[in-house]
Amino acid sequence: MKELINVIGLGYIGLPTALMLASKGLSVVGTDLNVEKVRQLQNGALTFEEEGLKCLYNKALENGIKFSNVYETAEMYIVAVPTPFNKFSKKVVADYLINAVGNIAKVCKNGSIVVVESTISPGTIERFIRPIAENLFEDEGKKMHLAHAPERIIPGNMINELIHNNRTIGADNLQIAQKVKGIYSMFCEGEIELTDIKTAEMSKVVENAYRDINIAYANELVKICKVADVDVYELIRIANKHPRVNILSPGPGVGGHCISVDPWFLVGDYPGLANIILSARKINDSMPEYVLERIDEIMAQNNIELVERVGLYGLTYKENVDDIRESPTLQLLDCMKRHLAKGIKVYDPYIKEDIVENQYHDFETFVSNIDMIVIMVGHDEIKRRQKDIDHLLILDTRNVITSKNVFKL
Ligand code: SAJ
Repeated sequence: MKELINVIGLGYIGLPTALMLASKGLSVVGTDLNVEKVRQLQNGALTFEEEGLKCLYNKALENGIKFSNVYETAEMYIVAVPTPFNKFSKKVVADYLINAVGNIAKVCKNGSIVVVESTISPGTIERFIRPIAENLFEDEGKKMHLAHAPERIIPGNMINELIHNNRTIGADNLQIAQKVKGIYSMFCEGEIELTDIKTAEMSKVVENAYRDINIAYANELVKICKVADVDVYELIRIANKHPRVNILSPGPGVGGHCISVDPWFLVGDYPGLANIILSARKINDSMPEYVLERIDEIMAQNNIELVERVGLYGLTYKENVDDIRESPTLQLLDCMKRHLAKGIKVYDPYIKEDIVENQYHDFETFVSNIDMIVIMVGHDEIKRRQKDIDHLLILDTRNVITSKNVFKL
């Protein structure tokens, strides 16, 4: 009989991973506590959109993948449950993860391997997960091996990155690390680095903090260039011609569940030491308010008195995805709320439900009700429809609009 892999948590990471493993002929059960999500997957419908996911799903179904609400007795568990952070303490909230591994302990075999893919702050496995494994051994004599294989895929290009990105696997010994590598190398064509668990945990948050710092640098340059009266995009383009310089793009803020969250784990765990990391977070978090200031300036210069005549284009945290977690637009709306300002209009082609006030679902109606449009997200749709916004004042925070007379950050 083939060894069974039980993937726990069928979200943005767990689902593609489960489908990928099954598509390679492995025996896979995907488990999620959400009854509706599991029912949908059992009935042939995906729970989110991503290029190539449907094709992978069909292949996985052909190969007999199962979806369930219960934990299975398996040789390997891959855990990809949410690990949010506490907004006040800035520390990781490991409750879902602890709960998942606790449930695994109830059904696993002696010698099962539990691979955590969820992003966690360094030391989380030692503090919260290892005690579960130790108790299991003490109470029932069952050995549960632990490993950490932090996910690295980017929404919008997940399937491609799942196959081609290099990976890191942290484990307590080489034998377990090799065993996990054996499974991952069935679909991962990148290099797979083996290390200890804590280094693997830290590598993940360090990678995301690195990107956050780089974006913060670009955003700081926006503010400097505004005062210096220099075109920041031209400046970055030229600077990036240097062979060892690669400055990322400025924008209205940093969203998503990764880059805007993970650096806080280091700040929360190493206060006083994580200084650049903290500054970068503050700079990126200041951007939605900076956009509001730019809107205010442009309104005043152009005699627009009512904020109701302004529309925000884009609600998602970045282009061409339907994910709104920590999105700069939501941060900006929150900021307006704190200042008791309301009435700004919002539209996003990817968001079908009503999630904020004054949200439009039809592009034409949206643009016919405003005098000024603020491009918060550079979806392909708005690049295609530049002609349709020609009559409006445009504040382009993503540098995607090519027509003249556009206001920039
Ligand atoms: N952003 C900018 N300027 C840029 C690039 C991005 O303002 O030049 C903004 C985006 O608009 C977005 C935010 O930053 O609001 C984050 O977007 P992203 O595309 O940089 O990253 P994520 O959050 O979608 O995915 C990241 C990736 N990490 C790195 O590139 C180091 C991905 O590989 C990780 O798997 C993912 O975090 C994660 O789950 O940790």
